[in-house]
Amino acid sequence: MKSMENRDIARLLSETADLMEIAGEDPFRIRSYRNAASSIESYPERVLDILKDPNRKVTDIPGIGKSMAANLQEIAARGSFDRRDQLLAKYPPTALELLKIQGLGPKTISLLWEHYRVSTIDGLERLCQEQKLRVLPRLGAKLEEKILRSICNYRQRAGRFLLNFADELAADLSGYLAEAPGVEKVTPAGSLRRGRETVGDLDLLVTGPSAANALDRFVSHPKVNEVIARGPNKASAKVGFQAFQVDVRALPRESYGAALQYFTGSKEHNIALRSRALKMGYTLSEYGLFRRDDNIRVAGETEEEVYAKLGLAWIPPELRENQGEIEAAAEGRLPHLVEQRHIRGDLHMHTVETDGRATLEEMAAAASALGYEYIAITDHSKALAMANGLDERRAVAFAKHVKRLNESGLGIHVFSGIECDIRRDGTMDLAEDALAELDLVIGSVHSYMNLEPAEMTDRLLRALECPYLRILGHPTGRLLLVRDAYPFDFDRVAAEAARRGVIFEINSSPERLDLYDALLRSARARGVRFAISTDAHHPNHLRNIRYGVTMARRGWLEPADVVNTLPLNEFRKLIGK
Ligand code: DGT
Ligand code: CA
Ligand code: CA
Ligand code: ZN
Repeated sequence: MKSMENRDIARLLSETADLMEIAGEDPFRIRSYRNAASSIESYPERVLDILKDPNRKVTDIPGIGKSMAANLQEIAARGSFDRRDQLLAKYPPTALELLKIQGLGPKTISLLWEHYRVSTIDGLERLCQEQKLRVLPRLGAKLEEKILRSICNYRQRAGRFLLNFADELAADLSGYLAEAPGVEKVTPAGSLRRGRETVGDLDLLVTGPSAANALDRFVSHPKVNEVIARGPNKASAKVGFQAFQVDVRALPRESYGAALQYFTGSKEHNIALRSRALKMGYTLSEYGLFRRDDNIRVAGETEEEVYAKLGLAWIPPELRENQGEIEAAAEGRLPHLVEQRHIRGDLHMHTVETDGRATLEEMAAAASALGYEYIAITDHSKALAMANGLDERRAVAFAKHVKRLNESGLGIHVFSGIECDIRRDGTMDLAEDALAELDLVIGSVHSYMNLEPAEMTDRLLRALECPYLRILGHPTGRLLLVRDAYPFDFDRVAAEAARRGVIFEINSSPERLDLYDALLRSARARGVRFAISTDAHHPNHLRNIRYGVTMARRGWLEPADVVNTLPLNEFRKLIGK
């Protein structure tokens, strides 16, 4: 078991939690598996090394109790543990994939297994087509339709990866390829460079006097499992146990800019750009911009000169979706997009008071190290009982505690906040007199996400009526590759938020990235302002802010649209604290 990294151990534990859910076990026990998994995943040391060292105790890792430690010892010895083996004897591992089908909960999965011994997506699809769900208790024709739709969605997103996963791999590989002799530059292109929230495959471009050396180095990377194609200027391979496809292209310097432009895309942006080139008497390809009459190359070494020859300002990659950016570049009215360096504080994070992994002081120190002027600590409210959410009494005590901390001087200003649950009827989980004591109230939906759109709209409109609500947290509730946004009348809620001065969050957590491009533009057009926050549950998560900034850029936002670009004093004025 020497190859077991923390990530692999975490995966065993969270799969077990999924299986326990199908088996209908105690939610608190399931939670303890999930907590252990996330704690191990972000633990800075190799857990396997600690397990093998007789002088160390794994119970020193937060979230690891005695019984979890016993599981870990078993994992270290034989790669699995009793509880998991028992569950796998009962349900086949393919049942885990069914959990990814939206609208299909663990109870239904277990019911379908009991009645039909079905545990695969294809099998489930057949059951729905043959209308065999409606004969079971509590299941109906509506659910069959819903599941068929969800299976369709699932197949579309299968094979896509989260932005941070692609981004970290790209950074890894870029450094590795740049070490090949004769390689000068490695640049990620494609959807990653445009900052799309999910990435299908990774496109890396390489140039230098012997750029092709990077291809040899690439195919011998330890994580490369299967080489799909290998030519003189291109190599494609599947990387890691996730079989993520990476395309590497070696390019001569004189066409590097044209290739970067072409392989950054989007396809729609390229098509529009090519037709502009044709109208101007040029042809545009990945080899360069050529005059049509004599085929002379007029641009190709840099992207800037390609755009310039087409009468355009250089267009930031995040905007290249053919959503009006070419017209804006032609007319000199591209937005001055927000950048990470403009961010002066992070307004959504959790601590050990609820489901975070670090103390307030540790979060504050990490935020200081990023150069921030302020943060808001926003733990959960009591409706999230499993996260030990704050009730009114704890919330008020917390506000007082923060006031004292600020007086004694932490080196960074801390706002006392809360991420207060928005209940099913749109009222807040905590009483208004308690909310009034806090500096910053975020309202978030964490339950009843299957309401009809009209009911969800009313719920959110009602939430906006709370006079203490400042920010609407992760406004659509989507979980990338897992759960779609809940449907509601977004434009109506945005207009009302603008009228009441309620800020919309851009949640930077790579699993959410909520809000995003189209909705940001629409909300901005209605006068909404935004907060880019991380929803950090660990100091390391504070660095995810850059993904939120990427979303903001894809939404054409400028610093003035984002409230946490304000200096501390102006931000205080804005929230009246
Ligand atoms: P992905 O990988 O699905 O997340 O999305 P992309 O945008 O990275 O797409 P990919 O990897 O298939 O191709 C990379 C870029 O190459 C794409 O953004 C634009 C360019 N490209 C690919 N196929 C075509 C095409 O048929 N026509 C044009 N104009 N450009 C293309
Ligand atoms: Ca791609
Ligand atoms: Ca590609
Ligand atoms: Zn939340």
